[in-house]
Amino acid sequence: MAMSRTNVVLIATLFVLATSVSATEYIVGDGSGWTLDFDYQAWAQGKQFFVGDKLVFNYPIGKHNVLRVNGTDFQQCTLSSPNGILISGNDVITLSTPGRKWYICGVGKHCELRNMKLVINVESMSPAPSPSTTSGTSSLAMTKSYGLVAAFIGSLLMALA
Ligand SMILES: *[C@@H]1O[C@H](CO)[C@@H](O)[C@H](O)[C@H]1NC(C)=O
Ligand SMILES: [Cu+2]
Repeated sequence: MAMSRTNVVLIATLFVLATSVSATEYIVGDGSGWTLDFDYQAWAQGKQFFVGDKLVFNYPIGKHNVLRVNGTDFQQCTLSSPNGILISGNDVITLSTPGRKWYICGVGKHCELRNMKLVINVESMSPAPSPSTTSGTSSLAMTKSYGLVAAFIGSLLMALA
């Protein structure tokens, strides 16, 4: 049986809803941005990053840059094989795969001496639509998010029946 137009629209709507509520945009360093002598590990601590979330690096163009590197380059602040260099001053990175991600600044000795390095761990699925500060709202949000996923799967099954 062919999918009805209504079901296709319903599925598309739910899918967009389910993905959009779960993506969070993180400004690296918050108001300080991507800068010298900021503790990015302290900034990342307590945050949960999920696939689909975004990292935004803000800095004056030319002063810094953002290099995606591997764990070795991160530890040693070497630039042997950066997997992409970003220089726009407003660099948005979408976290598209789970796992550890390493970012350093490749300008001067900013990585070695001025702490311009960030490592995060990206988890595969987002349980909540937004990073909540209180556990109460976060478990409520989790229920809502799972509800959407359930509705999505439900309508998919209906459409395929
Ligand atoms: C990182 O990349 C360098 C250069 O390609 C390589 O020598 C090193 O083994 C890599 N480290 C890891 C942890 O993959
Ligand atoms: Cu820098």
